[in-house]
Amino acid sequence: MKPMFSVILAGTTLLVAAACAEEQHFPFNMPREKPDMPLSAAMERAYDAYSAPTYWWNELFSKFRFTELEGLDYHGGDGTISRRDPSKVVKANGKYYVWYTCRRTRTPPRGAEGGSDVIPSADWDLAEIWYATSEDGFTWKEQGVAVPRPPKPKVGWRSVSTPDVLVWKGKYYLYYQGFMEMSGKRGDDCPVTVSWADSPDGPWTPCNEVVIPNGSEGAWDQFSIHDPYPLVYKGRIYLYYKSDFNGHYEMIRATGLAVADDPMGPFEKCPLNPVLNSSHETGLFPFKGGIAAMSSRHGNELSTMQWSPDGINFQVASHITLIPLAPGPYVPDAFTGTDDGRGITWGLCHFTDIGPRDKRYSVIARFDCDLSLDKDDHWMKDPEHYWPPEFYYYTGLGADAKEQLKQEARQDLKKR
Ligand code: AAL
Repeated sequence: MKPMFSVILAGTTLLVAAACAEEQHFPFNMPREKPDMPLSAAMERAYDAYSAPTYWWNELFSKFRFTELEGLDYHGGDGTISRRDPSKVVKANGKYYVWYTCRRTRTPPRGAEGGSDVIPSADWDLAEIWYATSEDGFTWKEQGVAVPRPPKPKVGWRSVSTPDVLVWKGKYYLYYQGFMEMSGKRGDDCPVTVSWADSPDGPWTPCNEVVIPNGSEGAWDQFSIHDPYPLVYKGRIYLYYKSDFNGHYEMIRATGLAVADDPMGPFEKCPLNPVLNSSHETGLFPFKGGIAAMSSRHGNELSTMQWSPDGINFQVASHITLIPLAPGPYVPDAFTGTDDGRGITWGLCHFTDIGPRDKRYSVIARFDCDLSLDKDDHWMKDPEHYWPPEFYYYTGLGADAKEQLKQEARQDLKKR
């Protein structure tokens, strides 16, 4: 080959290579479908691991905005009235209804050592299930007790707490934790029981039986069945619940599933339990043909939205910055048995451990979001939050830890 010709050929090869390399650039406009080109692990994951490659298009991504409720009194925040763990919100009789743990005790919680027949050990000890209604979702009127504590030794004699609601064949069912010992004595051990009514205003009839029993000895859920959360799915009652396992020091919280054809049971626990490897106080709702979960506190997958095509096999769908705690969403299609779940736009949640250590109590608040197929709120999809420095410093080091780190830093500087 003549030298001139080989120079031209080499130049052309370089140009072609450059052009090909250019074609291989990831495009400026994010493709909706995964492009057929080499991708980094992160970009592969963007397409394969989430509901959509960007949160702007991810129907299971949302910012959450929180609002203080109007109409509920907390006795000046002295710790003698506490409301927490709201149920799903249900629409009935032209109103919204919510049920929740309500503690009205002569003193705030005093721990297991300070607890007695009338003094609560924990925020949810010596509690009852109360309910409130609202016409706008912001101002709530407390209507009084729905389920009181039954006399000893019935299920829940020590405390009834953490309810959630099911509407099934025209009747209402409240599932809740029934404590038969003071919380904190050994752990937070309890099973789940149920009361039913013809109307959301009651009267409620307790079944006085355990409907979701603790697991057998050695099982992950042998001690506690918490946060019962029923939905109607595939024509059956899918009741999700949380348990604590792996001892106290390195406790793991995860979510299981029990399924029944009758609200009174028997509930059959899913053999693959736990179905979420994380989460505490999980809120769930039908979404498309499957079930979506708000995996809030605890675990590798805390603060995520998850989705399963079958109510059992959940995958992370998005990561959330400020997820509501103990969410009780308004789920219009919670009990319709839909296979086209539309999602949620608001609900109630709680804030706990308010006030000084000896006056602790909890409040119920409202959250708004766009986790709905029928809404497209760009404002809710922008994940940025600008919190004041005080927000971050609130979780600061204690004085001792700070002093120790200062000393370590000084010693480190003295090292050669
Ligand atoms: C909550 C729930 C259950 C626990 C306690 C009250 O967050 O997980 O209800 O028992 O804390």
